[in-house]
Amino acid sequence: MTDCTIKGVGASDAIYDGSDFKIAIVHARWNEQVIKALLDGTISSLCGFKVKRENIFIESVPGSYELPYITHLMADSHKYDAVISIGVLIKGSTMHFEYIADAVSQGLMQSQIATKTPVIFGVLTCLTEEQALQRAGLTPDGHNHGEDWGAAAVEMAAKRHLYLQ
Ligand code: RBF
Repeated sequence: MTDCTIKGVGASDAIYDGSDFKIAIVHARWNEQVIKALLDGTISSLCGFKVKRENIFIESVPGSYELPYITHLMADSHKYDAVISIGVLIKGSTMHFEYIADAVSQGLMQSQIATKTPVIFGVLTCLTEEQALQRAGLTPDGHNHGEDWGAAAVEMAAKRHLYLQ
């Protein structure tokens, strides 16, 4: 059974050119198989928008809870046109999932507002392992959300340049 077809990002308002952009990716290492697929999808999407491979800077952290700290340092360095933060949270039997998901989503939003560097929310918050595999394009009916994150990073980087004084 596929997800409802009305979901997902709509068509872009323009074709964005990432050939002058530097993009940072920070990824967690928990749920490694899914992370790897999302990372691959993100990188190939960035390259599809002409971001040069040498202008994609990748850092890893142990788990999603560590994402906001390194993301913030990278965003605050102003060396990058956007930072993509990737993690995979899968709900377990305790409250960890809720606390981490809440802290990370708030931390990443605060970081992009404070630094004026776009931060892309590449964090899956899945109720089951199956959902995580689907959202990384690892099932026959799946879709790799990394592709959307790469596109979002290039669009937001372009809009940052357009509006930032
Ligand atoms: N990190 C993730 O990125 N995804 C997870 O699904 C995840 N689940 C966790 C579940 C428990 C019970 C604990 C203790 C940690 C989990 N973490 C997970 C790691 C967390 O993000 C962080 O790396 C550690 O808590 C160290 O700060």
